[in-house]
Amino acid sequence: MTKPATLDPRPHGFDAWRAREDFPILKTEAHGKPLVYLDSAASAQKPRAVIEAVRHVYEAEYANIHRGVYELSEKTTAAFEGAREKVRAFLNAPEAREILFVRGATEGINLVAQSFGRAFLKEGDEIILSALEHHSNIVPWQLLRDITGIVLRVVPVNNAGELEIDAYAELLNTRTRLVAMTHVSNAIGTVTPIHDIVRLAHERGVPVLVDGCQAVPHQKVDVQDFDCDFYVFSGHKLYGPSGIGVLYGKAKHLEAMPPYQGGGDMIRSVTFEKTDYNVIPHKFEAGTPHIAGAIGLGAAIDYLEGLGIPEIMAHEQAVLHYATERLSRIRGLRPIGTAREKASILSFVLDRAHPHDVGTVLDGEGVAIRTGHHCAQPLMERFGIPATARASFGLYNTPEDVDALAAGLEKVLEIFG
Ligand code: 7TS
Repeated sequence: MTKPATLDPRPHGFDAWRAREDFPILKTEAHGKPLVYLDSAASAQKPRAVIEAVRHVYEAEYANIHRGVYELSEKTTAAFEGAREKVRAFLNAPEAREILFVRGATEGINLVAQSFGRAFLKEGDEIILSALEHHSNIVPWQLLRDITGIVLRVVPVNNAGELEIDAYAELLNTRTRLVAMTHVSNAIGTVTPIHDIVRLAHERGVPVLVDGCQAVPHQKVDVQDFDCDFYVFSGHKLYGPSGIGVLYGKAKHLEAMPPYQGGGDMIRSVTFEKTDYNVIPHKFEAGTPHIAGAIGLGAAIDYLEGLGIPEIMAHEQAVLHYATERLSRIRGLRPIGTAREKASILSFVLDRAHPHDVGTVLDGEGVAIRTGHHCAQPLMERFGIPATARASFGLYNTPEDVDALAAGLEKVLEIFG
C-alpha cells in the first residue's frame, strides 16, 4: 500500500510502521479482512514486551508479595515495587508511596470519593465537574452526594467542545471542596487546560483530581508541573494489562484519608478491638493485588519511553490531522468536537446513517471503531445527539488505517446514501 503523500512516514523520528511489528494482534483479521484497529481509546492493544513481561511473571517470578520470606516472593515483591517506581518516574511524582495500584481509573475515582469525600465533605459542600466527564467521573460523586448531601456543579463546554474556563472560574466559591476534571475527553478528544484549572482552584485552596485516562497514552504527564492533588489512569489504555490502574495522590492527602477497603496488607496490627493501619501506599491496597498486571504496566511504560512519548504524540497528531482532513471530504459527515487542542480521537455523525449502522458496516470491512455514547451521556445531550461514531488513534495507527476508515464510510454512504 502506498503511503499518502500528505504524511511523511517518518517525520518525527518515530516509525509507526515498525512499531506495528511489536503488536501481534495487528496481524490478525476481522471478517477475513486485515484488522484496522481504531478503538485505542476504549483499550489499547498490547506490545510483545508487555505480553512477555506478564508471561515471565507466571513462568518464573510468581508468588504472593509483601509476605513471603522465601526468595521467590522477594523477587516478585521487588518486581511489583519496581513497577511502582516506574509509574512514579512516568508521572514525575515526588515519591513512590504516592502511587497507589488500583483496578483502574474507575476504582481510583471511587477511592477518592469514598475515602476523601466521606471523611472531609458534608452537606452543602460543592464539587465541580465538567460536561466532558466519563460516567466514571460522575457517578462516584453522585453516590457520595446520596450519602453526604453534597452539591455537584458542572462546567459547560462551547460548541467546539472546549471547556468554558470563565464559567469554571465563576463556579469556584467558598463552598467548593474539590474539582474533579478530565484531562482529555474520551468521547470527543478535547484537551482541558489543566494548569489553569489547578491554578484557579488552588487560589481558593481547593484540591483537584484529574482523570488522566485518555491523556497518558498521548502526552507527557508531570504531576508536579500540574501540581494536581490526585491523578488517575488505567493501565489498559496505556498498552498495559487490564485490571490494573493508578491513583497518584499527594502524600499529605493520602495520609489524612481513611482506608477505602479493609483486608490483608493494609494493616499493621489487628485485634478484635482495634486495627492499626499500614503506611501509604499499603493502607489503600487491601488484599492481593493484580501482581502481574502491575509488572506488565511497568513493561508498558518502559516500552513507551523507549519509543519516546513526544515522538508518539507528534505522530498521532499527524494522523489526527490527516484523518480530520480526509473525513471532511465524506458527504454528510459532521465532526463532534472540534477543540483547538485535541488528542487523537475523532468523533462524528453521518446525516444518513445511525452510528451503530456505521460501526456495523465498518466492522464488515475489518475496521474496528466504537459507536454509542462512550459513557459520556451528558456530553451527548449537550450536542443534542444520542451517539457518535468514534475513531481513536494509537501509536500504531497509520494513514493507511485512515484510508481504510474513509473507504468504509464511502461504503456506508453507498448502502444508506
Ligand atoms: N475516564 C475516562 C476519561 C475514560 O476514557 C475511561 C474509559 C474511564 C475513565 C474509565 O476507565 P476504566 O479503565 O476504569 O474503565 N473510557 C472508555 C472509552 O472511551 N471507551 O471504553 C472505555
